[in-house]
Amino acid sequence: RLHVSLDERRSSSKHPVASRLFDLMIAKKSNLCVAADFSSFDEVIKLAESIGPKIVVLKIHVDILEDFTLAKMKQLKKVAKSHEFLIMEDRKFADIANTVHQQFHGGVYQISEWADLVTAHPLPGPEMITHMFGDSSSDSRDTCGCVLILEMSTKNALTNPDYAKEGAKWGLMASDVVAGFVAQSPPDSDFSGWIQFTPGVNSASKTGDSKGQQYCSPAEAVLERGADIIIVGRGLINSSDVVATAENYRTEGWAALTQRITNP
Ligand code: UP6
Repeated sequence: RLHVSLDERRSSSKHPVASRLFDLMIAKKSNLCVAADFSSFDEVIKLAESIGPKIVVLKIHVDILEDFTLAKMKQLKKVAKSHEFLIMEDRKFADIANTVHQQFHGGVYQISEWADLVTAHPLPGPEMITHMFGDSSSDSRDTCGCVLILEMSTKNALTNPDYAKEGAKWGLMASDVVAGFVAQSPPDSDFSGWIQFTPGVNSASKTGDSKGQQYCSPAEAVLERGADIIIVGRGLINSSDVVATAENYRTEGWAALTQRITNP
């Protein structure tokens, strides 16, 4: 995967959302995902309007929004459509399939109605991944891709290499619903149609956040850790000029990805 062109990987991808994401990366010359961890939905929408052209994914945690409404989500979807980026709900599902199915399709947030990508821990086993979308006739199987958390960025995380290996194996067993994975290193079963997302990216901080988060630079994430897409949160959203900062992360991330593919 690491040295294969995005075009080639696109043609081997099995999930329509992964294919769409490859298309967006190629068209926008961007492998930037921004973590819009605000408590105000209006602020998320404002950020999306300004940095939309530079990103391929906007990642949110819907359950930290104090003013969530489905009407505001419609507004964000409009922005996503006009600036062409995907919306990832970082829900990190981790329960039995029956519960996850309800959390994904129901409740206040109705995640399956609007999310293009949703994260899940492989912890509960392959059944959860297979069944969270419902049966094979469920529409959300094609409109939303599952992103498996194989490794976490935090200090002393329990996601050791054996865990990541098993998680990737279970992902392969449910490959019709999996679009990619979150990791800090390329997994053993490195299916080239999947997309690796790597969080814990921050150009200004080398030390982390004093609460266990660990950071690396965009170049390190792509060249040493196997990231296809870098996830940047506070390193961008707290900056005084978010558009200029987004452009810097886009340029650095894209240059590293191009270098990895063309100079293996
Ligand atoms: N995230 C991580 N590490 C993981 C998985 N997810 O940081 O292993 C998510 C966090 C946050 C973002 O939930 O939304 O990525 C990182 O934000 P930051 O850049 O502000 O630290």
